[in-house]
Amino acid sequence: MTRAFIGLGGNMGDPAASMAQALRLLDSSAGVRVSKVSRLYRTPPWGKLDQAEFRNACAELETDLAPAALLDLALALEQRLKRVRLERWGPRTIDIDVLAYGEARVETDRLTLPHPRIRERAFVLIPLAELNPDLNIEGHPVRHWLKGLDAACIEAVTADGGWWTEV
Ligand code: A4P
Ligand code: MG
Repeated sequence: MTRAFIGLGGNMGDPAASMAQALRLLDSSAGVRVSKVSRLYRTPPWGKLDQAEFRNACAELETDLAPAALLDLALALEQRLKRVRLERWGPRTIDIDVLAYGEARVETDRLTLPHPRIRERAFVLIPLAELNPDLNIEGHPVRHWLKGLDAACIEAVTADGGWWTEV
């Protein structure tokens, strides 16, 4: 079993419900157990600013799927949840990114691990630090990357990480 981390987000429809359903489907998939989920966060749009605010969260998984198979599962769940994505970095109903897979470094056409933009994104680093502040991303722990980022507008909207079992 390998410990992996995923990031979930969305800003169209009911993103919290889509993210909760994605986590429930992941947890019931063969070879995957959802071991820990962050609180749900309200986050300002990053990259493309003229769009609705997002909901974001991260989850820790225990899995015996290989990295490429875990990506395939994430992409399949996006399709199963009828993902709508209007443009790169633009509005979407659900996005599931594989952030890290153990200590694996992967660089293929379809998959880069750790996810290359974690360091710049408070909407990923804050929920990820909640799960594991010592997680090593490109030579430094998550809490190191968080220091330089503006996290002021990011706030938790649930009291704990149990929201995905209840929506
Ligand atoms: N891919 C490669 N590596 C990975 C990986 N580690 N995890 C490939 C997941 N996918 C990976 O993804 C395109 C392809 O990336 C996949 O088919 C896979 O083969 P996509 O989700 O279709 O494209 P995208 O999401 O539009 O582009 P990108 O660059 O992945 O955008 P992001 O990074 O997902 O950013 N603001 C806030 N507040 N919260 C957000 O969640 N999200 C975005 C989208 C922009 N602004 C945001 C948020
Ligand atoms: Mg994506």
